[in-house]
Amino acid sequence: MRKTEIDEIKISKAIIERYVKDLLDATETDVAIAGAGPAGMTAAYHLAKEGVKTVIFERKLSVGGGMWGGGMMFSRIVVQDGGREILNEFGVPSQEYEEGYWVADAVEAASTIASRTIKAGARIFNLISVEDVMIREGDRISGLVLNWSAVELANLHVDPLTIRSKVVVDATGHDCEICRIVSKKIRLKLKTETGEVIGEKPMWSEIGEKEILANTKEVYPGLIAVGMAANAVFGSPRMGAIFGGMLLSGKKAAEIILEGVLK
Ligand code: 48H
Repeated sequence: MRKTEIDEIKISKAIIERYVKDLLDATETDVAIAGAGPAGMTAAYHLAKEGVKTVIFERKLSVGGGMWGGGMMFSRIVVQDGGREILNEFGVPSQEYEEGYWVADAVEAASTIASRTIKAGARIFNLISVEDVMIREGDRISGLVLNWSAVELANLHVDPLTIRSKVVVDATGHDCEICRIVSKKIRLKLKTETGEVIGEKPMWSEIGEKEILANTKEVYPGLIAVGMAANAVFGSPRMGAIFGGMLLSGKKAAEIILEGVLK
């Protein structure tokens, strides 16, 4: 007979010990991703399923970034043919609205992508914010500097902790926070036309979705830009509630890392 008695202290110990064990394991990783939006999670999924040790740090309580809300809180997303292939791979159903415009339920898409990413072996830590990067020889980005989002929100003066990774991915969306940190601290060194964050351009879905793939690349030694962050740092337009580019960009980031940066 298994014990039925429920002991609060055992619950506490189980949570603390298991979490700390996982966090300790994350202190040395192959790929560290800032942001668990659709782009960051798709990158993590494709890396983890190839056996690459991948960790995502997400500031918010929820993962999924801007996907939950669809367009203007109409919780449906649109993807084009290429994006639909990735939705299919995740097992997210979609219906063709007009030729080349596939519609999916935003909640089903975000939750399924999160689940498949974790089941592929990636670890997601929510409620942790990336506040800086670690550099090593040649100013290569070699890790992330972390703090509890609660510390950030309360504006407390608490020093952060650091994890080491072979590659860092900026998947922080419109704000491209990691690129901005690097640009601010190591001046004029980003691989953009100006050496700095150029900034996102106004809405133009066709161009935004096209350029996001070209923008998904190494923006600084050891740092890959993905998703909306890639368009923001390289100065391409936003695209609205079409999410195919985010998924395709995530997959491309994983391919770049698998083919080049990690070898
Ligand atoms: C930890 C952080 C930090 C930090 C931010 O915004 P996201 O959904 O980003 P993408 O690129 O996966 O998808 C973009 C898409 O949602 C979108 O906004 C589109 C298509 N917009 C088009 C338009 O025209 O508006 O996710 C980024 C995630 C969020 O969950 C943030 O909380 C998180 O990153 N994040 N996590 N440390 N410093 N900064």
